[in-house]
Order: sequence, then C-alpha cells, then structure tokens
Amino acid sequence: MNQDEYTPRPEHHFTFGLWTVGNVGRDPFGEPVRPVLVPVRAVQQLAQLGAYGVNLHDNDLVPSGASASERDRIVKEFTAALQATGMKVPMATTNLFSDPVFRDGAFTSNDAQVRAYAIRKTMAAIDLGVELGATTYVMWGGREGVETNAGKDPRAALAWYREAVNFLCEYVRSQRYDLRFALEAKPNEPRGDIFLPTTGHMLAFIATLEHPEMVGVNPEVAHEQMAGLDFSHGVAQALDAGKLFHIDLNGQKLGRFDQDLRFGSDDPKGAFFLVKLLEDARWPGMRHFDSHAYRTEDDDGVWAFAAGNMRTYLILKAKVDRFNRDPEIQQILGELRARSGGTERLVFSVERSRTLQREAFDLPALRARGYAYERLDQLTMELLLGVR
Ligand code: DIG
Ligand code: MN
Ligand code: MN
Repeated sequence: MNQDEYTPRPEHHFTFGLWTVGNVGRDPFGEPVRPVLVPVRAVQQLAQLGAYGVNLHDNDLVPSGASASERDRIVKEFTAALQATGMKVPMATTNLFSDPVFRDGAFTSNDAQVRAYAIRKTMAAIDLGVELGATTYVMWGGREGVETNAGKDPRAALAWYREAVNFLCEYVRSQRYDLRFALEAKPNEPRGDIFLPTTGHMLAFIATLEHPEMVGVNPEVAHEQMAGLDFSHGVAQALDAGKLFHIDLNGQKLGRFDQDLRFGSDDPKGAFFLVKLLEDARWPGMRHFDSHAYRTEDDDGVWAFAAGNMRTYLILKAKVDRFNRDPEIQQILGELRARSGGTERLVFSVERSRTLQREAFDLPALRARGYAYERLDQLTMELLLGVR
C-alpha cells in the first residue's frame, strides 16, 4: 500500500492481540479456515504494517501444559522477535475461558478448586506478561456468568470475583511489579449472562476493592454495543473517573453476537466520536484492536484487515482535526459553549442558593429556543461523507 498521511507508524501506538490476527476463523458452526499463525510471524507482519506492539493471553504464546524449559524456549524466541522488530508488549492477559475446567467460570466457579487454579494460572500469566514488558493486565471474565440463576447467588459470585482481584492486586504488590489491572466487561457470550456486564458495572465494582487505585477498565466497542449502549459515553465515564487504563477497539452491528469487526467498518459515525473523545482528551493509552478478519479471508485478507483497523483510525483522526477547525461547526459549538456557561460551575453556598431562589427565568423563551443540532449533525455527516 502506498505511503500517505494515513500510513500507521509505531508512534501512533497501535497494538493488536496475538489472538486477533491469529484468529483461525473457527465459529460455533464451522471449523478453522486459516492455518495457525505463529506468534513470531504475527510480530514481524504487524511491525511491517507500522504497529507499535502486540498483546497476548498466556496460552497465545505458551501452550497449556508446556514444561518450564519449553516455556523458556518459546519466550526466548519471542523476545528475540520483539527485539529484532522493536515491537513492544504493553498488555497481557490470561486465557480463563478455553480450558473446560473453566466451564462454570474461573474466578466465580462454584468449585473452590477451580477458583484457586484460576488465580494460580493468572499469577503465572502475570509473571509472563511482566517478563515481556507489560504494564497493563486485562481481565475479561468471559465465563464468569450463568445460564440459570438456580445454581449461583450473584452476591457470592461478586464476592468470589472481588476475592480474586484483591488477591492478584496483593500478588502484584508483593512482587513489586509495575502493573495495573484493566477489567473488561461483556454482557453475554459465551455465558448466557456474564456478571459485571458493562463498563459502568465494572466502575462500580472497582470502588469495592481493597486496592481500587490499581484497577481500571478496558472497555470494548463490541461489548458495550451488544448491551445497546453508546460506547463513547462509557469511555467518557471511565476517563472522568481516571479509570481508562486500556481499550479494545473493534466494530459491531447492533443486536448480534460479538462480531469483533474491523474498527469503524460498520459504524463510522460512532467510531468518529470515539476517536474524537480519545484525541480531544489526549488520552495516552494504546490504541488496541481486539478484532479479527472475516471468516471468508485468507492470509492476505488478514493483513488487509490489520492494516484497515489502523488506517481507519488515522482517517477518522484527520476528520477530527477537520471538525475542530471547521468554521461553521465551530461557530455553532461556540454558541452552545456560551449558552452552556462554559467552565462556570454551579457551586453551593447559602448566598448562591438564595440568589437562585430569587432568579427570574424566562421560561417561554427557554421553551421556544432550539439548539441547532440538526444543522450541526448535518455538517458532521457532510464532513464524514467527504464533502466538507
Ligand atoms: C475478548 O473481547 C477479550 C479476550 O480476547 C481478551 O481476554 C480481552 C483482551 O482485550 N478481550
Ligand atoms: Mn469482543
Ligand atoms: Mn476484548
């Protein structure tokens, strides 16, 4: 692909999970369509495309049951590929969902032995992630849920989840690791209902932990949209709380299973407002893609998919710059800012409450006045459609 202003470079901090470009195309109704992608090739290919780094579950790199010497050999070979390409590993996570042992969950299994094994597996995966340079540790509770509430009191599940996160925070502190946790929500799939289903639920949960300062969130586009929510609103709440520790960018059509589509491929307007939020906030985090190529794709298609995620992000970032410089758009926003009172805040004082009680409001005028959102949104659409 020719080099232009939308060509990704490492300084853009785009990262991919090994499991994304390594997705072999298995789905509930079909076997794999692509060969297994070895991690070293994923690193090399993504480096060539301009990515900054890769992220991984423990078993994306080290197969379950590998001996210590096999593990060390694999890590040595992978580390050599990272050094040769300059690629980083900013985030790591644990696969607590593939092994049948986790069929009733990992941290919230009704079996205490399974819960203990899940914590041990996560400690080993944390060690691996830190060894590779990760400073963010994602926890996605894909199996932490139910199909029936008959077998599990949700309060017990929350207590067990809290016990696990508290234990692992203490482990990180005891090891003096420079590592923070990012909890990833999803409303359902693979479980009928997953506990802590949205980013908002996770933010409330974090407040109940023993070390809340070590724990943030990893919102994913597809997961919040599966819950019928506006993704940028959940991200804004995480930013407001200082808890946006990581993000999973992808695409999703409403009312469907978790599609993990190429970023912006189905909802460019929603993706635009997310990019605007992250860029306007100058959020320093990794622009991480948790998406995968269509099952229809071959190896060439996988790399076109990977390049497309990054290219779309950069195109939308350029659109954000245009939006922030567009005279007509900025004039409407300027009027709205003046009307909103700008940075002035309504802070309580007895004096302020008294003046408020005496204040006269011209309600007929306030009721009659519109907000010019139709004109503003039309200008936004014309910008996105490339005619301004
Ligand atoms: C799925 O959206 C989850 C798993 O792929 C992984 O645990 C996490 C990492 O971003 N996302
Ligand atoms: Mn997903
Ligand atoms: Mn994810």
